[in-house]
Amino acid sequence: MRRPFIAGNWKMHGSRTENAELIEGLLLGMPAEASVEVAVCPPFVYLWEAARLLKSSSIALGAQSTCAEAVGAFTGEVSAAMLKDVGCQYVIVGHSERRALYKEDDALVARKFLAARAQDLTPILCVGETLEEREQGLTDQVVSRQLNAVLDVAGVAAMGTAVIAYEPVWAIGTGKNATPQQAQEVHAHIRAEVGARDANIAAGVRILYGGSVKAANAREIFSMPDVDGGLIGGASLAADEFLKICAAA
Ligand code: G2H
Repeated sequence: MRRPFIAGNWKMHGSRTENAELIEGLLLGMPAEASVEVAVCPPFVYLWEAARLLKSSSIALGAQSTCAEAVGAFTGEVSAAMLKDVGCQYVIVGHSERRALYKEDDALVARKFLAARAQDLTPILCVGETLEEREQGLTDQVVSRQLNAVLDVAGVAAMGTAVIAYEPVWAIGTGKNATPQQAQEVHAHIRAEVGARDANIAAGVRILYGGSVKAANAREIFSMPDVDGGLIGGASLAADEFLKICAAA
């Protein structure tokens, strides 16, 4: 049985005041015995305070990226060890915004995945195709390439303690979500791709869907057999909406 997982990716939003209000709303509304695992991923500078606010709650903390290097002269970067030090349990790697806007390629994403694992952080590895790639019938090929770039260097066993997020680029922040069937097709492909290396790991790895998930469409998407929860952007910034999404998982 895969425990559903919902992670909120706050992206570059929030302030100390807004974050405190959001976390307070989540803590008030989150059932004590939730069957779903929940994490929030604030911007780097707010992680420490978020860790303090979330302390002893069931909501875990994640970061939105990590440096691939362990330590040294890398101005502006934040290491996986630092994320661990301030209380993170998860870290997103390979988000499409990092790939597209900051030119992070498959090799760098794989190194970030390894850096996270070296600190016992759980990577949330994002994969997904652009609209152009989908229209050219390249979805499976692109997702396989992104996945195998990590599997080749980290080994399939590493996926046993990781999470995968399928995020079609055309659905991110656009209000246009993949249909549950479209999501299921790609999730099944991802699980089969991992399964070609290890069936047990494939059966256990959680694959989240991300891209314009909101309370109104969450239940239908999460009902698909290979969808194990969601990576939620815009809709994770309002406590009520995010709690409804968590309840739908
Ligand atoms: C995809 C998603 C969160 P949104 O990036 O990772 O964002 O839900 O706003 O489409």
